[in-house]
Amino acid sequence: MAVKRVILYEVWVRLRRRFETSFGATRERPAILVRVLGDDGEEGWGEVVAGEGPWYSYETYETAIHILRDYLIPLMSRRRAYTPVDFIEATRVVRGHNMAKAGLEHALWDLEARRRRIPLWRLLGGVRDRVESGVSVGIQPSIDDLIETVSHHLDEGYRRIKIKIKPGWDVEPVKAIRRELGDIPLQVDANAAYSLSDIQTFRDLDDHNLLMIEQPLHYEDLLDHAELSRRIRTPICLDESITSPRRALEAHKLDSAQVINVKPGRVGGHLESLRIHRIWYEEAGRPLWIGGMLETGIGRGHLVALATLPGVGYPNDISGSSRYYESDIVEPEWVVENGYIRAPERPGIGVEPLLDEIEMLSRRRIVVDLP
Ligand code: OSB
Ligand code: MG
Repeated sequence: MAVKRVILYEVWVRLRRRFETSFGATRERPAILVRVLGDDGEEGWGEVVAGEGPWYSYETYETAIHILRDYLIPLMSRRRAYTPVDFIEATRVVRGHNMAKAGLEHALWDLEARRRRIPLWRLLGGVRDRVESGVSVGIQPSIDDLIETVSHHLDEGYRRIKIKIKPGWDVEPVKAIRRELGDIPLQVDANAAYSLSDIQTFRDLDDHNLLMIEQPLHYEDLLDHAELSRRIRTPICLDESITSPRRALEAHKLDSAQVINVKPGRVGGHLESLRIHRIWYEEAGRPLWIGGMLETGIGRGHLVALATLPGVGYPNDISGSSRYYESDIVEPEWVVENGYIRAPERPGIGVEPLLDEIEMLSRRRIVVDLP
């Protein structure tokens, strides 16, 4: 199907609670929403997950707008039909900028699924109609705050807790959770804040039956992670380091990690996510799960769809709308029931973006008619 117009909305959304990681804290964040209009009146939606600054990766919401407006969208032509495969081919000349690519590619997938009147998760090859929901808990001001927050999320039914760690906030919070809350499903995420010289910290964490330690070392590293995983029992999970199918293959061959999370924004979209899924799960037989970037309900719809794939062997960083926002920008909102989010039977991502709300939250709106 042909696409005649792409609209980018720069919206700013306010999190219910401040979210702190080893690389910084966020309360209000930008989201670039990508809306593609087909020549048949159908439309599709995606979301760029790049942050306000280049902290998680080098991309920012501003670089994403630049790359989308000045390179990716102009590489598409209205005279051609765009399946997601065509899109990847057409934009291959742009190196990197995976989050910008994914925002547009996701919108094309949503459009394709809506045109076929099927849920996106079925189009992607999903095998389950509900996905396991975990929650990612930011660094807290105190151990008391941490215990209270984690208890609250357990009461809400979340199937596993992930806490963010950094030097000075690592072994103590884990010990406190084990002491106060027992053997709950627990993992930690360092967002690349350590090096191999911190081996003693990892040995201490190793005694607490964690499901995994996520991205402990440098954000591009594969070699030191392989070394670390030989020295401790707790599985290593890679996040930042896995930016492409090629990197996933290297991580498998080097034994850098036992698990990876797949964030479609980080790897350039659903097609690249499926390629990683083939390498990591189908060929290597290793488990994965779907990571999040505090997405609005639009981006979360794309995560839910991916999380229905086989091989998703751990709970995902996909929480209910109310964990992030006072009100989400989709209808219906995403809800967690008994620890699961239902994969919708409606076409596409299965939720409708609230256009009035989105227009109201937009600080910028860029309309590009395809050449
Ligand atoms: O490392 O997984 C991460 C949020 C922003 C940037 C990086 C990460 C995260 C999260 C949040 O952990 C997961 C979520 O969206 O619930
Ligand atoms: Mg992470």
